[in-house]
Amino acid sequence: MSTNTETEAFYREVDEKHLVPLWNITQDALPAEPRTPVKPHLWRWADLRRLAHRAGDLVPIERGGERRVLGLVNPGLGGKHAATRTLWAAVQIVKPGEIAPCHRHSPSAIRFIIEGDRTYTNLNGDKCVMSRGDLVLTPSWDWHDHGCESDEPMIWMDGLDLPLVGDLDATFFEMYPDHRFPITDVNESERKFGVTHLRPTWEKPPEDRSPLLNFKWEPTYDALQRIGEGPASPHDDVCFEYLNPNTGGPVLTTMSCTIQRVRPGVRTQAHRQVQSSVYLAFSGSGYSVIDGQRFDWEEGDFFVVPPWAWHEHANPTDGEAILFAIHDTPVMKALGLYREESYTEGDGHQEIRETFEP
Ligand code: GTQ
Ligand code: FE2
Repeated sequence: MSTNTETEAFYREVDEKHLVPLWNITQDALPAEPRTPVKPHLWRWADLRRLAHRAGDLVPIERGGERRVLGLVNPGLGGKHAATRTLWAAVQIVKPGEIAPCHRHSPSAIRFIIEGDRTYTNLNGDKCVMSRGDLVLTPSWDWHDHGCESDEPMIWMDGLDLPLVGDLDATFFEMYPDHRFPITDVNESERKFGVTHLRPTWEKPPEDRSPLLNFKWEPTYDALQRIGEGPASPHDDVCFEYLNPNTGGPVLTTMSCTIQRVRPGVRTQAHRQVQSSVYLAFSGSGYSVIDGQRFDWEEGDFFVVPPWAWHEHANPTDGEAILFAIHDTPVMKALGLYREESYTEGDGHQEIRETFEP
């Protein structure tokens, strides 16, 4: 028996016995730095909005699997139903008079309201009334139904950790026995915990999650404006993270949220982070350069920044440009995996090699 045949037999047996020789896969198992199949990508609001309304015309909420939601599918993930490996992002539409029935699940969610008013998410009986620009949390395992009491549909961005929790085989889901959870109060979390430097002394806030569930637009917008012309982040300009007022940490255990104003004429310097993000261009227009590719965005567009991708944001207009984003950063930080790096070549801006065409 030649050595060659012996070696071949060895590899065959290793494979048959469900084993793998690390020396053949070291490049894959241990790349020098994160290598991701996740692609930067942009979804146009004109398409998202039109198709959401089309779904509203064609698909009743019961047949839409209880939620009329169109999820972003990252073109780099081979058809996996996810915007990044960890994040699900989507548009959801609820029409006048509809109630998306009550359920709960171990994945956590956020809603960021794009269009509409007089629509609510009922969280364990607290009817959180939503308007444009509000950030509403649905922490893990909270009962929730959504209802539209307006004469116009509401459309919002959903952000969930579905792909992460799914890959961890940690997904639980349960329907509530009734269509909706009995409403016990209106805007309760907001009235008790909405002024975040004041805590009600007569009650113990929940320890396992943010006591505040609706982060209203008005104070958020005000904070963005207050900075005026003052210095801010070289990478993100005026950028705030939403906080759990109890812990000062991220709003959810798996996801953080930011709101950012790129002031007129600003082009930020590039950086990269061990995290993935989905952005919503909430208002105004501008562009982001992601790994050398220019993504022009307008109001309502969604785009993905993959892990460890160089990215910078610009507002070449003389108007307002506001970006909302969700990130999986809390996961990376909890596991001790978070890193970030600034782009130090030249003036800190990437060379634009191509422009994205959707
Ligand atoms: O609104 O409850 O986009 O359960 C995905 C799963 C929305 C929701 C999504 C959900 C919901
Ligand atoms: Fe849900």
